[in-house]
Amino acid sequence: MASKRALIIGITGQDGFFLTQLLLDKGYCVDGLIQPHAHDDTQNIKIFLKDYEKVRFQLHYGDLLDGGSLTRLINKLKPDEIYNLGAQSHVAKGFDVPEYTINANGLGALRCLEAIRALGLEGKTKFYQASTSEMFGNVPSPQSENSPFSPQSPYAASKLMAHNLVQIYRDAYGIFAVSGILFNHESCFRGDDFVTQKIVRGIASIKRGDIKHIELGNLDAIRDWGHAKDYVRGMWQMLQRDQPQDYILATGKGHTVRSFCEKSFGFAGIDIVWRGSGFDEVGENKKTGEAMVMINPDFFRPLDVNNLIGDASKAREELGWVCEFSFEDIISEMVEAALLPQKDYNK
Ligand code: NAP
Ligand code: G4F
Repeated sequence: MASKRALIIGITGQDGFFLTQLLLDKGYCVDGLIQPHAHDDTQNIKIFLKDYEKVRFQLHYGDLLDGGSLTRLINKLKPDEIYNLGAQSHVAKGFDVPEYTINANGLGALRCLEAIRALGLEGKTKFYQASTSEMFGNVPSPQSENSPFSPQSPYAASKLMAHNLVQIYRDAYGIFAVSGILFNHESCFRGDDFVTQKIVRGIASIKRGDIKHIELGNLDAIRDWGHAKDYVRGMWQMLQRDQPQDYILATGKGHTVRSFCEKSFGFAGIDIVWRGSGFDEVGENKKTGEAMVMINPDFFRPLDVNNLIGDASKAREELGWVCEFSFEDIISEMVEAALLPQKDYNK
């Protein structure tokens, strides 16, 4: 039987790396869309170019802002599966570039769905959309597929737009299109300016003597942090079903940013105690009294989401999806990677 072909939009990101690895292991031919500013030996994914010598792995220029590039590429490849992981994915930056965020994340998904429809690929190409727990905003946790949406940022609004369009194109045109509503997931490939990577890389810089302390914003925010490797497996499982349906992926356990900090410092051998409150709160090295974590008001958002904890019962029951990584596994992997920057995690 011929290999299945998958197109990954957003292949240079964290999830793009793990999804590529998973699909290549399953025998797929994987095509990745990269933006014109990227190089074809770009970042984490260069390992696949070496190993697969462009036989089962190829990169193509395109952009979610450029409908023609998407349509031509989808027409050329006629993929069995498209994973739209491409996005301006940083919530705080979305407040600074809201128009771009809506264009790339909301209209970008529409352009993909329109391409499938215009090319008559409704019966051939399955479509995965990267939806997010941010769409729930501050509705009470645990959030499930039945919880209402209440976006609190341009990013969340852009993703809800895409989420709604997926449902509309599924119902109106019979496209096998699904949205995975994913809660936060991390790894040593997490982007630098998300809070988990910022914390663990900050700790590594403190240990090397490059900086004295880390500056953070809202320490009280609760997130449900899983591992990206578990979550990309769930994306694939959603596309293997007979009927398209949306699923939540989450661990069901919430932790504050403060607790992520404390545990990460702990893994690096530094015990933290918290003193003061509000903007004056400080995380001190218990042994030396030195300030390790300080609050910087610049890192607070105009609106934040305080309590995201997901209920993934439906994915567990219908997809057989399981989380193999614990919160502690994620922290130890990330701290270890940050402390050993020379280690090549592509191997
Ligand atoms: P990420 O590391 O930020 O990766 C985003 C990817 O999108 C990158 O490859 C980026 O390319 C690409 N991209 C950005 N703008 C684009 C455009 N205009 N056209 C084409 N590609 C573009 O994100 P991630 O953590 O892997 O997450 C994957 C997806 O899941 C995103 O859509 C994110 O919003 C969503 N999501 C993530 C989480 C999470 O916790 N990680 C949770 C829920 C949903 P460059 O490398 O060239 O910038
Ligand atoms: O790590 P974060 O930037 O992730 P956030 O905002 O939860 O978004 C991530 O998860 C979403 C799924 O829920 C994805 F859709 C999205 O694409 C992205 O992957 O921030 C987590 C929390 C926030 O409450 C933030 O206010 O940490 C708080 N925080 C405190 N200090 C900080 C900082 N966040 C960042 N990025 N930097 C800080 O200094």
